[in-house]
Amino acid sequence: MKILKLDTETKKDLLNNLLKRSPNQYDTYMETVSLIIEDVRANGNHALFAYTKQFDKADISKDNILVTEAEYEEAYQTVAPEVIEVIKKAAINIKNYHAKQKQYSWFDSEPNGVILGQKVTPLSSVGVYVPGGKAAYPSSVLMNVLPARVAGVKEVIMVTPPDRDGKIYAGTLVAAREAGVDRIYKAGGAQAIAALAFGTESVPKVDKIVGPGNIYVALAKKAVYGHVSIDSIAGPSEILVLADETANPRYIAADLLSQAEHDELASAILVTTSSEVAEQVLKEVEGFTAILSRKEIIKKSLDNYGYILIASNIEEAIAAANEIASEHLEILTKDPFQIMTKIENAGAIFLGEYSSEPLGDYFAGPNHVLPTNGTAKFFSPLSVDDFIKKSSIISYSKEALEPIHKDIVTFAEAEGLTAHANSISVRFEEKGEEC
Ligand code: HSO
Ligand code: ZN
Repeated sequence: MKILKLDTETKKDLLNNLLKRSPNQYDTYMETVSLIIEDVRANGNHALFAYTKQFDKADISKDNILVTEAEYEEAYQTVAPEVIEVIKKAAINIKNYHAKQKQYSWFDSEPNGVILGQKVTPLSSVGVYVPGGKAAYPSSVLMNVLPARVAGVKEVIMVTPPDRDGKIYAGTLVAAREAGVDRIYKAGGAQAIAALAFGTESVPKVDKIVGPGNIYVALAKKAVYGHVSIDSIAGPSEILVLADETANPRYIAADLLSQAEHDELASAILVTTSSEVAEQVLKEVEGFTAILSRKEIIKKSLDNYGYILIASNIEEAIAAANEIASEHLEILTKDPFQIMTKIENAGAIFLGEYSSEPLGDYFAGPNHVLPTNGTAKFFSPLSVDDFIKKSSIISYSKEALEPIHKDIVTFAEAEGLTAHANSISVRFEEKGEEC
């Protein structure tokens, strides 16, 4: 991690460097992924189980693909009671937050007999992908499943790769049960995505696939898009801290490291107007890193994607934050709410020194599935909206259609679509008149 002056050149280099981490850069794996998808599409269970044997070394068949009640019970014995408790508490906050996002059908009617509206319908079935083993965060299970449940999705199923004994990580099972997953299928990788997209004898085809996974999973999701809906492709975690001279360097360092520890591709950036704060943060980062358990990962991610940038003024710092469009943005300044009004691109915005990023990862309630890699310029956090669809509602009475029917006929004829015009004019033809 180096201290650099924030100028056009540094910003350009930084943005190019960060883009190297995009899942869009890994198209070389696409051939393998396509083969797997086509095989599962053509051969169903047979291919699915063969890949599970090949990649996960597990013997899965139609008889043991589903997680059983006994396995759930065992998981509840394995996970520490205080962890189960905290999963329950977090689930309540997440549910409450997402309940506020719910959209309802609406209908507008006018006295002349025009009724227009929008009917909101939950998706019928959703498949949540959860990575295997310790890479599966129980918090992410909650974040992916609960919005679907709040939206009213009828069936929420989960796929996750088994270990070589055919078992699923206990934390995943507890979080899945607390979030209200209907069934869990032991399948992972591109083969599980293909199974959800096209269905097999054992796995039902779903309407939408959500959830993070490795590069094979990400590419498989991209490949089946259109056959089913998908959420946005998750890239490595990111944090950008925007700080002025009032910020506590020790907190900034701790927060940067909280994301750097995710993986070697994670990115942690400080943009500050104070060179003193910058120096202090660098010291604190070194101090903390030495004692943190994931120091090897942290060092690599900071070496590659860690930045401390000094801005000449707060406007320049805000402009940089908007250009980088980070997944997480912390504002540690004397007037965070004032600065927030000028932020246009960020997945989640944390304001003030007691709103450190992990509060959002685990507990506050907003979703931690957020746009990464600059996609906060056009994508939003995962939400209840991802699990509903809308139908437009149109109803006109004869009295409402009569005065405007000629306008529609004119428009249709201008497009050369006489059958369209006829479908309107037929309703107002004089007796004996035919087209
Ligand atoms: N910060 C991650 C989510 C997470 N953190 C899960 C801890 N557990 C998303 O960028
Ligand atoms: Zn995190």
